[in-house]
Amino acid sequence: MEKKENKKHQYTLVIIKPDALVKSLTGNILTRLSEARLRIIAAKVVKVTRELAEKHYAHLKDKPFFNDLYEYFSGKTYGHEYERILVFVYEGEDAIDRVRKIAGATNPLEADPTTIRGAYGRINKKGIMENVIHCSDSEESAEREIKLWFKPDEIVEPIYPTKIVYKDNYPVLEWA
Ligand code: IDP
Ligand code: MG
Repeated sequence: MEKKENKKHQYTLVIIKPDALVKSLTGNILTRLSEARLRIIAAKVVKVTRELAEKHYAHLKDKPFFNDLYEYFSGKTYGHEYERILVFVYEGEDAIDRVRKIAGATNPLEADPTTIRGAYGRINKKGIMENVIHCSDSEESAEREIKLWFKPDEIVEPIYPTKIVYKDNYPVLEWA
């Protein structure tokens, strides 16, 4: 008998970036992601501060294009009504790989045209890859990113260890 494949139960962070909102792609992207047979366990709309962007893209913070990347990622490029992103946590078997496959390569010009980035991405005038979606690239980054964007009680199931911290004598759940 064939050996059963070793599939990993994983969590991954997905962000629908402002260019997707400008192009009214939210429904389309969520439909594409539903092909991965994963479950959404957290979702919200967030206005991206410089601080959050620097933490999320810590590996790019010192690049010469970071300022332009921030303008894009925060939606400032598109005006006030697009200064927001949609953030999700997906859960399921091989969640990280499955979502990255559907998302496609980072550079939209190199991404397979059947992927989300290949179909809808572009490179803007400043050279920034506007690729409509973010998805975690490893279990380590998924955990770091999920903890950055969500508080424990914003996720419908417990996924990482937490601790209770007292703020003004009021108990608050935080990541341990
Ligand atoms: P990923 O989004 O596929 O994980 P990262 O290397 O983590 O790729 O880069 C984060 C985002 O920063 C990309 O999705 C893209 O929007 C932008 N970006 C990354 N590298 C470049 C670059 O060399 N030029 C322009 N934009 C870039
Ligand atoms: Mg990345």
